[in-house]
Amino acid sequence: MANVIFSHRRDVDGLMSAAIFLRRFRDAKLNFVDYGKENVEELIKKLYALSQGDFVVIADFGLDDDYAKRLSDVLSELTKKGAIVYWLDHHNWSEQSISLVKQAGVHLLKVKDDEACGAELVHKLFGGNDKFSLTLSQIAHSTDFHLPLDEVAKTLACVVDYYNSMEKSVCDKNLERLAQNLAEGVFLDGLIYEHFLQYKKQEEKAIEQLLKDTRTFKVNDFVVAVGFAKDPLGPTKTCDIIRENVKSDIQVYVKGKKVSFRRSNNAIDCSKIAKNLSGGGHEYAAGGELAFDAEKHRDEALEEIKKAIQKALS
Ligand SMILES: [Mn+2]
Repeated sequence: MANVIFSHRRDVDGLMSAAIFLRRFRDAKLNFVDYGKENVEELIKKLYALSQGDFVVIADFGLDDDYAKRLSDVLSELTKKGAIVYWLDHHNWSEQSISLVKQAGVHLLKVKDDEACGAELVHKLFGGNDKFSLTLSQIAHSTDFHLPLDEVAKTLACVVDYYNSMEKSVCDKNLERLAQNLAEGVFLDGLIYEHFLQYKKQEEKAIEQLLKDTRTFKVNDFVVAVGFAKDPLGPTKTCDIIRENVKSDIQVYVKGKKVSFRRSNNAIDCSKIAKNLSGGGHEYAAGGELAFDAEKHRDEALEEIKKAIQKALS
């Protein structure tokens, strides 16, 4: 019997979801997941490997329609085996995905995207009266909802971006160590500080390059600014920088196959755009995937992104 959590690799909300779960279940096994074919295949494989009696939580991770059937099938097998599965999320799901997961015997806590972040849901269900777990969930809340950040939250957001610029297995090892620290009440130690400094060193050059590599075009009356991002900048940071420097309604982060959307115009629904690239998310922030590496085929990438936005706006 094991306590297992799968949470989003990309941001502080996913990290805090894991840390809060770990405070409650000190022996918990942490897994970090992300969108895109390769990542979801890995998640399915890991779910298949779980056993009867396991207690499984998926947090801060949306279910895209493309994978709804296969994921609900494996979850259904898991609950039939006797495992208990919770899925806590605040991304936009289709009605069909919601009913598939419910039919699979999963305890689904799915709130509206602005109602609570993933870590707040984990705290609500498993945090009990633990004050520090509440603090961790509040840090996640401020980063997920783009509120003004204190220095601790800013630092953690940089470190998570830095880890995501590393190879996946190295990234996950570092994230797990960070979550272990957080679960014990440690925000910063020597190694995390060193990682923060390395992030800062690379950040300045990356911003300069990003602004050189940002392209704009119009769809209907909306200005779209697409940035070909450089490590260690993550999607949120990249789109923030574009928004501050390029007058635009939609900001797009592209790196490898990954594409992320943010908006500065509430008429846009980012999750609708991302759905056209096998993805999803929130109205204000969403992500999807190209079938090819954008770095090698920039014009084609711009074309695909344009098509996805046109389709969503029509
Ligand atoms: Mn979140």
